[in-house]
Amino acid sequence: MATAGRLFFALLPPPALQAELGRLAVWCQRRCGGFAVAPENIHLTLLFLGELLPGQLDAVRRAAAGVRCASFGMSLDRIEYWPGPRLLCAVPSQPLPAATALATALREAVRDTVVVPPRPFAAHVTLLRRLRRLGEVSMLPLAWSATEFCLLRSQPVGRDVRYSSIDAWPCT
Ligand code: 3AM
Repeated sequence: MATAGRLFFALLPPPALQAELGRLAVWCQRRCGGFAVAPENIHLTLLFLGELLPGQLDAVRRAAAGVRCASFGMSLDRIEYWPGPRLLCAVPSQPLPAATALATALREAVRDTVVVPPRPFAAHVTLLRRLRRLGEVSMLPLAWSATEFCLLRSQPVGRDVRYSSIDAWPCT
């Protein structure tokens, strides 16, 4: 049966911030090796859904349309190493209750439609995957005002992956 693809909810930075984070990823790659996330793929995952069927996608869209959230700001100001998956991420040092609440609301909204992996929400923007060494890296704070959340599809492109937004809802 045809699937609707591998899907997840995320925040997408505005283009200028996405480009800035993309440059930061390349700078980190020079120091740590590994694979820099392409600027157009830079995102903050709210909730990973996995592979969905077309009927599930329709239900997920309806559920997302009923989720209310207010726009919120954040500052990405710290680079963190996640040893398990060997990721380097830009993270906020301050807690992000609004993003956590949004991730929780989305999980709750889709729970009758999708069996969502149990991984808890942790605000992070992946910059590097499979890094080879832990070089000296740091960042200046980058301000981000989140005004919408998106449903992204992850598609393999050769040995790489491309994320595309298939729907979005405003944080009003
Ligand atoms: O780049 P990040 O970490 O923000 O980690 C995966 C990636 O987010 C996450 O979904 C995003 C798109 O692939 N992801 C993949 N598999 C996952 C799983 N089984 C997952 N998150 C939770 N559980």
